[in-house]
Amino acid sequence: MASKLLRAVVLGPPGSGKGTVCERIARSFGLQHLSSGQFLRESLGGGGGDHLAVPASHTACAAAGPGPGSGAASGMALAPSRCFPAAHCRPCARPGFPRTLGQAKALDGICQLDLVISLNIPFETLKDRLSARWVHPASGRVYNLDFNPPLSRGVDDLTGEPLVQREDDRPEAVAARLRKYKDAAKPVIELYKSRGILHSFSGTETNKIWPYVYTLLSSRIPPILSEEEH
Ligand code: G5P
Ligand code: MG
Repeated sequence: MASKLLRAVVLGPPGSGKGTVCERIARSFGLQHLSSGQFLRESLGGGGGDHLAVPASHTACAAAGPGPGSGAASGMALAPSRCFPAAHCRPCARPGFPRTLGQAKALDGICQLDLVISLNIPFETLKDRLSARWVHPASGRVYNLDFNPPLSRGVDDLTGEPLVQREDDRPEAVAARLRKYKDAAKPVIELYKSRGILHSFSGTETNKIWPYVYTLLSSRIPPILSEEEH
């Protein structure tokens, strides 16, 4: 039977918790989680992925996108709609796309989003979070020394393999990413606001924002886990 498709994206500056929130959404609602940043890093041959890997049946989608660059993100994000007939499509939560007005317009050409979740986190908080982030490159699992530390320092909980810090989490790289995001995101946010599909959540803690995100999504699709179980 065809699944009902919910087209949602999660927007927010670097470190705002897009990956963390999408992972919770994926688990709580049985959705697929695709990360544009993860895909770009893998395409460029870098490690340090921060989001869940795409399930095997959908890796063909990512592979169907063009090469790295801003166009790559468009191709990848649009691919699932093209690759799979509705009967085989599961709803997906997509963090970090669209990131520019051009990408938002490209997305319009393929599908209409049902909702957009925007995370507003103070920039000082973002810098602290990113400097404490460690990732397991092979799986994309993300840790934070303060928020969700690994069971043993420096190693992945499930595989015992070493954790690494992303190159772009260095303080000088973070400042540049935040500046870039600010400029590019403003018109995207305005666009979705004007369409009445923007849902903004502000705060300094994902655990306080999460119940609101959960409630919003629960009104659209039935959860498979309770809010606390994520
Ligand atoms: P990414 O990979 O999408 P960014 O820069 O947008 O990268 P990033 O850094 O991955 O976003 P996030 O996913 O928003 O951050 O945040 P996260 O990983 O869940 O949380 C950050 C850290 O804080 C983690 O360690 C987490 O455990 C912790 N944390 C979460 N909540 C809390 C909390 O409440 N308290 C505390 N203390 N910690 C918490 O994209 C990478 C690059 O790829 C390019 C761009 O250059 C981008 O910079 N890219 C694109 N380029 C063009 N078009 C696109 N569509 C692109 N998408 C990506
Ligand atoms: Mg991320």
